[in-house]
Amino acid sequence: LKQKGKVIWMTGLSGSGKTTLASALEKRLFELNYFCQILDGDNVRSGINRNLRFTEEDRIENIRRIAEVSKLFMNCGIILICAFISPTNEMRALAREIIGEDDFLEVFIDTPLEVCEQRDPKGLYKKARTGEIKNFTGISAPFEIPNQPFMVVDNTNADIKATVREMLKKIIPQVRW
Ligand code: GGZ
Repeated sequence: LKQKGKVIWMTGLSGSGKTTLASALEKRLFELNYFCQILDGDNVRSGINRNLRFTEEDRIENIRRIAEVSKLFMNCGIILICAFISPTNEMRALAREIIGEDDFLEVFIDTPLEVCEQRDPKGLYKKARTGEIKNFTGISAPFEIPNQPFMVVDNTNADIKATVREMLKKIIPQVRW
């Protein structure tokens, strides 16, 4: 491997575009023979973290395990693309501490709540509004704006191609994307 491992840590609301961006990022990286791995709710909460729910305590444990697993992958030289809400400064600071300041690239997917709720691809916001889902981020659980993210992306327009390019230019500047 010619690359060095690092962690692209996407934080943002449900429906902000994290998963979509993660897949597009992975595709682009693979095209140029970068070796990467996505971690998201789909492959983590269904497996290693399937005993965790959405209380503050469980979310902290969710993020802690993800960060520890990311570090192991990263030490093999793999580029991690992590897509988790990771709603609080405390959770993101924990991940940063485990992974290490230099390799932790925090990307805030800053799509406004109204846009995410409008999209509501899985109908979760609707359920959160009626109270069927409790502790839902943005509705009945907090989302704290990151203090000093490596990068901020607004995915309101969902221009995935442009956003991915912008991200890769910043993350791997030595390549012409
Ligand atoms: C937030 C929830 C909740 C609650 C289920 N709050 O958009 P999705 O559906 O596909 O992704 C969301 C995912 C969030 O899991 P994370 O592991 O990223 O969260 S955290 O970092 O806060 O631990 C959402 C779904 O799970 N989901 N219930 N109450 N999102």
